[in-house]
Amino acid sequence: MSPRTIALTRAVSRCIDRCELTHLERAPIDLERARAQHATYEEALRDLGCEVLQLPELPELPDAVFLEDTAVVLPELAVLTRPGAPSRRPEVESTAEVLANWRPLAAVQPPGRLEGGDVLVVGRRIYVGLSSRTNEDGVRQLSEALQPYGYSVCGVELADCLHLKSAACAVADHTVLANPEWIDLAVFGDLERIEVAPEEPFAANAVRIGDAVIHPAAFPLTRQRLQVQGISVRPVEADELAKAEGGVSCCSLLLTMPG
Ligand code: CIR
Repeated sequence: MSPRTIALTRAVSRCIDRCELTHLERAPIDLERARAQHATYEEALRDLGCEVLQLPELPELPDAVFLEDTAVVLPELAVLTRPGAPSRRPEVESTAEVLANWRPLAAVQPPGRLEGGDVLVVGRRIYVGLSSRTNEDGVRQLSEALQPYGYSVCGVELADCLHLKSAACAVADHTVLANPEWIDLAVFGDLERIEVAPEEPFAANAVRIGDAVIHPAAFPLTRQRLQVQGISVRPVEADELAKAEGGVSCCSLLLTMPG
């Protein structure tokens, strides 16, 4: 039986149109459509067996819906991040209050910078993107916090994308879905790789729940590549939050629960 999993989400902020943008031009975001797509995403999490706990909107914090960036949650503990984007740092406190119910907490301290979207966990191996949001000191602090639990943490270089998980995500125990234009696939050593379709550079971001993945409906060519490898795909419309440079993984924090 799959472990009990709580998916934390956060309501889309009314000021999402003031979000941080790094690689995209600003385009108008339809708040109602973003909220409707977010609700569909939560429905997909429920259908795949998660208990969804939606945290309240933070109306002054445009990017708060992307709560993946505020913490790294493992079975043994949660590490609160220190986002590289200063506008995002106030989001962390409210994630901390909730996570304190379920996990011991550690926290990245200055001058460390780390965003959860840069942290890819594959079993006991943890890859951390050295993006514009995460620095070497953030990687070092994460490594020190996790070393007692037997995780190995390594920093990886990225090209042209916001976070590591824009470039690569785990889609099965030993398999990553990745865009080879944005990351050198050699870093993944003996892991199986599925490459995104070249026409769909943003298609490497996915949320794995058990044997299935939530994946944006806009990427049918990559979906087919996943399905051919036996991975069950739950497509969701996610293009409105994509205008804020958010993918599907950044809209939840998953907590596996014992028993
Ligand atoms: C930002 O630039 O911080 C947000 N507009 C998007 C964050 C997306 N997060 C993620 O991919 N983990």
